[in-house]
Amino acid sequence: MDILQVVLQWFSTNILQNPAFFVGLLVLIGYILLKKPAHEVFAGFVKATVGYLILNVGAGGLVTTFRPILVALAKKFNLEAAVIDPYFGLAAANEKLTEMGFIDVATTALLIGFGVNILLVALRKVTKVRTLFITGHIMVQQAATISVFVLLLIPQLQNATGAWAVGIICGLYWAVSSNMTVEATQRLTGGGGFAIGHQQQFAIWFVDKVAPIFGKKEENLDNLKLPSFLNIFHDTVVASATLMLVFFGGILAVLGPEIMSNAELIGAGAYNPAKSFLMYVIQTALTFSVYLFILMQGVRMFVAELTNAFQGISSKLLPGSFPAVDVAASYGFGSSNAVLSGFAFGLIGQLLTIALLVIFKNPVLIITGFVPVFFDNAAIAVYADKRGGWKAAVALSFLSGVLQVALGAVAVSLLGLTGGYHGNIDLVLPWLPFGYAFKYLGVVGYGLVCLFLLAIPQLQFAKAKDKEAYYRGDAQ
Ligand code: ASC
Repeated sequence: MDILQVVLQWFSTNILQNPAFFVGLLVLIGYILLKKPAHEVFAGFVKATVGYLILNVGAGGLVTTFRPILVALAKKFNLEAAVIDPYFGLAAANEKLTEMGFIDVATTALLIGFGVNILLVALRKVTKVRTLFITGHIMVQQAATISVFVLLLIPQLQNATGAWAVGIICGLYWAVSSNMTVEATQRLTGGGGFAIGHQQQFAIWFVDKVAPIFGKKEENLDNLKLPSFLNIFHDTVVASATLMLVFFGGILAVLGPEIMSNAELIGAGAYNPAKSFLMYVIQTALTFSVYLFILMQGVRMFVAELTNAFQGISSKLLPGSFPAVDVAASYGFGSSNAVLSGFAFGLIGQLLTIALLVIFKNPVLIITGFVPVFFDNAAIAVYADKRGGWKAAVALSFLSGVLQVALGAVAVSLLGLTGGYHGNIDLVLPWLPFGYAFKYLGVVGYGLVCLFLLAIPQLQFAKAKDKEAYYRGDAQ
């Protein structure tokens, strides 16, 4: 038993929580199952792992460069508020769990949840679940936040069964929510063979359903007729650099050289006063395009390998399964500027809602965190644009920005967190209603949420006219 525990712990820490190696391992196994020659197995492993590490460089660069700037803005105006960002959320959740004496629950729940997901896919004829959530760093964040939801709001579970209760509901959420993205993602990617396992799966499902109401898919961002000089903005590098020059240029000008040279606050990207502040502002804004470019490059590399290799796993090991990966994998498949539009309109939605919180003196104030406002809303625009054109992309990413802030503030008070909340759109919808079910119905509420989650793939399957197509992932 002890040996098993040590092995599981090692696997969790070094592979499961490190998606680059997890994806590499899956590619390795997939190609072995496909009986590829050893050198191709090796090459596939390297390309997938390196591709994911490149994605990490891009995503990490965006996060570490632009998150402190938003935080500095709050400091400048003396705002004491919760930052809606999963890394701040993780810290706040861990603080709460430590206070409650349950800090170890999240890591145990992570393994239990992953096991539950595998089981649900293995039993797919019964459960109708097709997707395996493999984005480990996201699972770590969510396991912590969900531990607070379950243990804080259902005091009866504050005992040895707590980790199981958290693990089971995490596994259900991972399996079911990613399963909801299969059709939308297959449509977006032209049968790419993967689903999304990140922090906005319910939103992707919803957007894919409602986007056609807003407009025609032909009127997408790529087809938008721009006056000829504006055509330069169809290029992501030009568009992102220009948008960020205006946006972060404005913010950095407000913040000024003094705050920006505070290395403790700003970190590695702090301003060196020996140099020109204007050039610093331009370089910081253009750095956004650099990291976005890197991120997309890494995604392309690992998605290509994973899509091929997973056929081995989905034909032999876990029949009919799809890998559910980082949402950034979807970005390359939409209109070239959907990612930026989503970010821009999501941000406008967030800032307007924050202004309303200030005006109406809401007891909880929220500060924009970079991860939800960029990664969620970018994805929402990509999927919405694909199905309902630019109007859907604009309206739905704006709406998501509003909900992230407004419901984020509700979640902060429900959970009594300090400093931050997870903030991604799934962590308010559906998780906020789940939280209220826990709070008012206790264990019964927990059971109802589990049943609700189990029912979703059944409904998806029942609705699919062609049952074979459901398993292939291209049911309409
Ligand atoms: C998140 C998170 C990240 C990014 C990254 C996007 O939610 O925690 O680090 O999004 O996964 O590629």
